Amino acid sequence: MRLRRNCIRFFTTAGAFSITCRIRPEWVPRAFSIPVGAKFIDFDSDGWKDLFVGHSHVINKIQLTKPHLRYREAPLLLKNVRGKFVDITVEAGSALQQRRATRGVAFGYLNNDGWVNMVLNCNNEPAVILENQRVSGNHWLMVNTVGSTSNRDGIGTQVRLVTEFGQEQYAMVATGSSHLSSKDRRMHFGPGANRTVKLLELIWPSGKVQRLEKLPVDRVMTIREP
Ligand SMILES: [Ca+2]
Repeated sequence: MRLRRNCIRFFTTAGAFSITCRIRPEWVPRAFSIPVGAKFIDFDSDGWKDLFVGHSHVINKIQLTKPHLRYREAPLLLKNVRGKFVDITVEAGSALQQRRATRGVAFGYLNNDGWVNMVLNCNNEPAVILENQRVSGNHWLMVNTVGSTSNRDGIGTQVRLVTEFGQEQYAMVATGSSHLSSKDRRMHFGPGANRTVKLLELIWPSGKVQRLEKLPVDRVMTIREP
């Protein structure tokens, strides 16, 4: 991942892509540090996936030779505003202002309240839990898959959610997350102001297609492979 003047460029095994964002001046040192916990997450359940990025430099004495760089670095939290990412790290609270030697970020729902939390693994420092305190009145839905013909956890299941307003959201069951980290395999969706979900479609690894309609929100829903 690289920071540029007006975008973040990602490099994956499948190729490269960019997202548009507004750059704050304080981002500049981070352009030379190492992002070690990047994940698209919908932290406010509005249906638009936001981006959290943990940072630090790999050389703990880097400031001795390059004073403009820092070993410990604060993370970034970018809110997705209908396709454009805006830095809201400062507004998100003092816990995100602290610089750490982050080496991995795990994402999960530690208190099952539907709001994603983050656990930062830091080099030679205590781990840090960042609790997502409810930041909006939006609704949420978590999906817990249980496979039968497919694997027990339903890893690889592709899910499409359609809200009553017609917005579509996609997710895939996985446990892999970021560098040296795992994540909650339960999928999170942000239906926003919708009180019900119009359609939830699951394509299991076995090839079975399962469709559920008119689902309530604000709950963890366990779905078994038919
Ligand atoms: Ca969002």
